[in-house]
Amino acid sequence: MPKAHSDIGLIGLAVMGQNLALNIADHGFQISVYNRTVEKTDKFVAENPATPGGLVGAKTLPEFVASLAKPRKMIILVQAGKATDAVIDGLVPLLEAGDIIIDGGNALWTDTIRREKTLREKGLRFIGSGVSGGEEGARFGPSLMPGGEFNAWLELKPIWEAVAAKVDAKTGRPLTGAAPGKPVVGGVPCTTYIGENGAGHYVKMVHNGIEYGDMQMICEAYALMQGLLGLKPAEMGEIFSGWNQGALDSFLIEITADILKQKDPATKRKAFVDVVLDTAGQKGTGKWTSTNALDMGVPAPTIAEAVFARCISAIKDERVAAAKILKGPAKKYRGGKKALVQAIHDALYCSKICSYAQGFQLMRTAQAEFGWKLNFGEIAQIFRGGCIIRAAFLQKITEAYARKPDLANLLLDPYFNKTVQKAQANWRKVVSLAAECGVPAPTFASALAYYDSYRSARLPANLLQAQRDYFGAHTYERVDQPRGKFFHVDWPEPTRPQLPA
Ligand code: NBP
Repeated sequence: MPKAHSDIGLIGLAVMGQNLALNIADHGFQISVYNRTVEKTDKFVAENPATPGGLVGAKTLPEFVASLAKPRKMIILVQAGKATDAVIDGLVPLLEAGDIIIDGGNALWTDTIRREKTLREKGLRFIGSGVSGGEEGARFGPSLMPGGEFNAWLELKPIWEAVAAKVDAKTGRPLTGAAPGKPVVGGVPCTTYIGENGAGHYVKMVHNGIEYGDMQMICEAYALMQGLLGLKPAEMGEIFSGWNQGALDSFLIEITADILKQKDPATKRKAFVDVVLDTAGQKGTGKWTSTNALDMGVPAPTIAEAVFARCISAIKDERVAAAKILKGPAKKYRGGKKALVQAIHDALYCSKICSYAQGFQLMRTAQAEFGWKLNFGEIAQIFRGGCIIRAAFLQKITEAYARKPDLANLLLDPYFNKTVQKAQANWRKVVSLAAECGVPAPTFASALAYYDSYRSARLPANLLQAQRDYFGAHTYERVDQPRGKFFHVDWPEPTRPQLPA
C-alpha cells in the first residue's frame, strides 16, 4: 500500500534524476517524481512498478508538492543554471515555511549562495548538494556533498546516508552490495555535512577540478610510455593493472587499464584507444575551479594545466597543420624499460599529490573567504567511494588531516613529504626526458614546478617586484625592513627611440 505522502520528491527525470530516484526507492523511501515533459514521468513510473519504496508520478508541480510529507523535501536534478532557477520559481508559491529544496545539480557555488539567501528570506530551507559518480553513482551509491542550513541537513541525513556509497571504516575501500544493484549493508556512508550555503557545491567543483588533473596525469603517463618506450596499449593496460594494486589504486587507474586492453569493437583488431579521436571537451567545472583559483590568488597550476590540455586537444586541425611545420628534438630514449616505467609511476604519484595539495589549498582559502568551517579529513573520506576520483590514496589524506587538522599544505604532512622526497629523482628524470624527447607532459611539469616553487624560501619575485616598481611605481618591500613598509626608487626615464624630427 503506498503511503498517503511520499518521504521525498525529485524533479528532473533525465539520466541523473532517474537513477537517483531508483536508488532512493531501493532504500525503502517512497519518492514522488516530476518532469517538465510529462511523458518522461509516465514512462519512468510505468517501467519501474515494483521498487521497495515506491515511485509516485506527478503530472503537475502542484500535484507533486501536494504528494509530499511535511516538511516537504524535494530534490532538483535539472540542467544547472537557468533551468534550476525556473524550477525554484515554479515551486516557491506552492511551498510552506520550513520546506526543504535540495539542488543536486552541478550548480556554481555562488548561485547556491544566492538561492539559499533568497529562499531563507522566504522562510524556505535550501541545500546545495554535490552529487558525484555520474549515472552509475547516482544509481548505486554516489558521493554526496551537501551544504546549507544545518537543521535542514539533519532532516535529509537519513536518506542521504542510506543512498550514498559506502566504504570500509578501516581501509576506506568501497563496499558493494550482495549482488549487483543490491543495497550495501554497513560501512561508512560517503556523505557528510560540508558547511553553510554554497560549501557543498564548492567542494564538488574542486572535486571535479581534481578529477580533471587525475585524468590528464594518467594520459601523460600513457603518452610517455608510448612516446619514450613505444609500448602498445595492451602492454600498458597490464602496467596500469599492476599500478592498481599499489599506491595508485583508484577507479581511474582501473578503468584506464580496462580501456587500454579493449579492442576496437568495429575492426576487432586495432586497440580501441587507437581509434578514438584525440580531442576532449570540458563542461565547465574544471574551468570554474581554475578561474576561482585565479580570483582568490591560490596557486592551482596543475589543475589549470589539465583544463588547458583539453583546450589544446580541441584545436585538432590547427595541431595537424602545425605538426607539418614545427619540428621537435631528434633525441630518443635509449635506457631500460622497467626503470622508466617505475619512474613514470613515481612521477604520476608525485604530480597527483601536488594536484590534491592545490585542491585542498583552494578549499582552505575558500573557507576563510566564505566563512565556512570545512573538515578536510571528512571531505577526503567522502571522496573514497562513489565518485570518479575514489582512490586508496584518499585514506592518506584523511590520516594527514587527522594528524593535523589545520595542515597548511598536504606536502608538509610527513607521509606526503617522505613520499615525494623518495620519488622525486624519478619524477625529475621523467619531466627532463619528456622535455628532451619532445613528449608533452604539462601537468607533470607544472606539478614539479609547483613543488619546487613551494619549497623555495626565495623566489625571483624580488626582480619582478623591482620591474614593477620601475615601470609602474608599484613600490617594493625590503628584506632588511619589516613587512608592510613600502619603498620606491626614482628610476630614470626608460630610453625611448628618437623619432625623426
Ligand atoms: P541534464 O543536465 O541534461 O538536464 C535535463 C533535465 O533538465 C530534464 O529533466 C529536463 O526536462 C530538465 N529541464 C531543463 Br533542460 N530545462 C528545464 C526547465 N526550464 N524547467 C524544468 N526542467 C527543465 O540532466 P542530467 O545529465 O541528468 O543532469 C542533471 C544535473 O546533474 C545537472 O545539473 C548536471 O550538471 C548534474 N550532474 C550530472 C552528471 C552526469 O554524469 N550526467 C553528474 C553529476 C552531476 P525535460 O525532460 O522536460 O527536457
